[in-house]
Amino acid sequence: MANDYTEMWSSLGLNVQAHQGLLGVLSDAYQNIYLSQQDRPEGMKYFDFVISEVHGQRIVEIVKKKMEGKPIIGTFCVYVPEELILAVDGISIGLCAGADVGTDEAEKYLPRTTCALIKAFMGFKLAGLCPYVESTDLIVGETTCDGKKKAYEILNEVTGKVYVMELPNMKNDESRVLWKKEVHKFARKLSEITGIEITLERLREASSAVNGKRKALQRLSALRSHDPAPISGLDALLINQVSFYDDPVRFTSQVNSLCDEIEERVKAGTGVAAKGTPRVLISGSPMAIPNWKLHAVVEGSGAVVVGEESCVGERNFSTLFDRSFSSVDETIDAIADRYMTINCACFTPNDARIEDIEDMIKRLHADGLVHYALQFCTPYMVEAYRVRQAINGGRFPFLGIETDYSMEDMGQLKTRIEAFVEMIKEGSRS
Ligand code: BJ8
Repeated sequence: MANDYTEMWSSLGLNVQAHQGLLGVLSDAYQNIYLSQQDRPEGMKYFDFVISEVHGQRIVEIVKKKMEGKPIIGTFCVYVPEELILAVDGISIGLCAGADVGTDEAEKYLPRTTCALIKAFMGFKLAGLCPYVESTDLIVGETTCDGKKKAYEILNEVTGKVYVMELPNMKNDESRVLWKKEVHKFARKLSEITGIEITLERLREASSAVNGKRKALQRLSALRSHDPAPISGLDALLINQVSFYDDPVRFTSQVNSLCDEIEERVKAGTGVAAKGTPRVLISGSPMAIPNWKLHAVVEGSGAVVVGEESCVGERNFSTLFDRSFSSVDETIDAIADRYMTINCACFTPNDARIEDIEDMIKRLHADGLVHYALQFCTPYMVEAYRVRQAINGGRFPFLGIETDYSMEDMGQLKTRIEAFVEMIKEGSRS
């Protein structure tokens, strides 16, 4: 990090010493996993910079906005409508965490058998490691999985600023009515804390910014369908992770410039791996920053990751919201409908997720599917069975992984993934 931000971190209430340790580990991991990659597009330099300043420059920007009276809204789930946050001039920040720091603190409140993502966001807060959570005016939770919704009760005890949206678990007419009411209620809550009335014009502008971001990510996703793969899965994952932190307009412009460069690579036949390298689709639990573990192992085993059927991936951007309406109420109803197109394993039944996976396999020309579930993430662990059965009657190459954020199972993961990649190669030879 170019500047010394110690004063800012300390004024936010961080544990400065422990935080320095975390940044050191993050920087080493980034060096080893990201900066050691070959033939990366030039446009990745922006994202390298963002990561190098993830607790620096971006926090300076956020604190400045906060001082100007803009609300900082933390979220944990892609069902929370970003359009509404932007419509009150808010800044939306994803608070999920992807490293097993603060676990000891988290386990004072949570059972050991809690998914790593929940332990991490609780641990980051409790150990004083997250400048984002400390900057927020409101933290928005949702009734998705049981672990999250119970953890939000404790997070509220600790922070006093958690607001929970009730997300139904089915997609029938009654559930849609409930969800629409929840989205309207959230819009009122945002107006209440900011004093800003949500108007049609504000909704139009906000939707256009969010859609711009989604379109850029869709463009990037489409470019990954080419062989040779023009960008690594690791880099694409990073871009998706950064989409939850960065300023949306700047982010969109950077992703579009990168896509211009990638289009040139595609024309020239330039790739990050040789043509014919086994192509893997990853599907399942989200991978919050800096969780790069699975992509690093897959791409270190002679395959390339070509897509993520995940909330840090396709689920976040696959549906646009680009219709216009004549009233605020109608627009908010339609925004609620747009979010109901996301297919999280917290829903039952969830057949549409399987269709999404099948579609991605075809569109991205995947040769195999790695299903990723965080340990103790029951929705994705259980749904793995239906995914495996569905894809090509169980004949499409499938590998089910259950892991956490620790490095303890790296050897075992590597062995299983190398065998899987070898199996894909054998299949394509026969
Ligand atoms: S829409 S996936 S972001 S809920 S990994 S905490 S599910 S036990 S994060 Fe999620 Fe919204 Fe669904 Fe996406 Fe629970 Fe599983 Fe942990 Fe999870």
